Amino acid sequence: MITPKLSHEVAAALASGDAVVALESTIFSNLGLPSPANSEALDRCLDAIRRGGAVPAVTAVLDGEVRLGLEADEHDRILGSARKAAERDVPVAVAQAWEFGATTVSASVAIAAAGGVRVFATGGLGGVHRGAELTGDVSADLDSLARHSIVAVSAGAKAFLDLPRTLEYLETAGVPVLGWQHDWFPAFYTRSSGLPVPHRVETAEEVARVSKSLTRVDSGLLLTVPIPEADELDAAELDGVLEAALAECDASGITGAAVTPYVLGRIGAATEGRSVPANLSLAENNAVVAAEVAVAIARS
Ligand code: PSU
Ligand code: MN
Repeated sequence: MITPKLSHEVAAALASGDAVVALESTIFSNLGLPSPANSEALDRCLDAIRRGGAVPAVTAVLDGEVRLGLEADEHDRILGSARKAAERDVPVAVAQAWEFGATTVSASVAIAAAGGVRVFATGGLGGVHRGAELTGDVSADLDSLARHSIVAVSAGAKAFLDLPRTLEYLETAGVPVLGWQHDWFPAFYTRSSGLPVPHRVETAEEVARVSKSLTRVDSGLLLTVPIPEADELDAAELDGVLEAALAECDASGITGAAVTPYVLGRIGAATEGRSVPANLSLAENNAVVAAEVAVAIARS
C-alpha cells in the first residue's frame, strides 16, 4: 500500500480535522491544458479552495515519491512535461523514480483516499469511450470511484465520451451520481448532456450526509456540477469538432491514453481557444463546490 507524503499544510489540516480538497495533476500538465492556461487554471483552483475555507492537496508522483499536497515552491513542477499516471501506473512510477508522473483521476482518488482526504475536484471524469464495444476502452476513473472512499466533483465526464454508457457503467459499479442544483448529467463544456442525473442535491450538507451513508467502506460518489452558464460552449458546434477529432484518431492510429490529449488539442484549435476559458471556468467552479462540501464534511 502507498503512504503518500503530505505537504506541511495538508498534514496540519488533517491532524486538526480541517477541510482538505485533493486535485489531480494531469489537467495542469502538458497533457491537459496548454501553457499558460494551465498555470492560470492551477492558481484559480488553489485560490478557490482556499477562499472556500479548505486546504488544497495536489497529487503527483515527483522523483518517485507519491505526493498529496505540494509545498508552495513545488507547484511549478506540475506545469511541465509529464508521464501520464493512472492508478495502475503509480507503483511503476515509484519503482522507476519518475521525475513527474501526472496523476489522472483514478490515481488521484487512490492517493487522496490513502492519505485520508475525502473530497476531490477535477474538470471532467474519464469514462466509457465511443466505440468501447469494440476497443474495450473504459477509463479506470470509473472503477476508482467504486473502490475508494471519496467525493469526486466533476463537470460530468469528458465531452467526447459515450455518456449514456458512462452513466450505465457507474450504475453497474454502484457509484452514486448526484447533480449539484441541476437535473441533468453535464457534458463538460455544456451544462446538459440531455441525460437525467439519477439524484439532484441542493446543498453541501446534503452531499456530506450522502457520503456518510455509503453502503461500503471503500466506496465513493460522483457529484456533477454544470459549467457556469456564462462560459458554456455551443453544443452543436462541439459535436462537429468532436466527430472530426475522433475520426482523425482512428485514421492516424491514436489510441488509449493518447486520445484525451489529442482531442483536447483539436477542440482548442477548432473553437479558436474558446474551449480553454471554458475549461478553466468549470475547473474553478468545481473547486468552489468541492471546498464547500469538504467544509460540510469536516463540520459534520
Ligand atoms: N478531462 C480533461 N482533461 C484531462 C483529463 C480529463 O478535460 O486531461 C484527464 C484526467 O486526468 C482523467 C484522464 O482522469 O484524462 C482520463 O484518461 P483516460 O481516458 O486515459 O483514462
Ligand atoms: Mn483508456
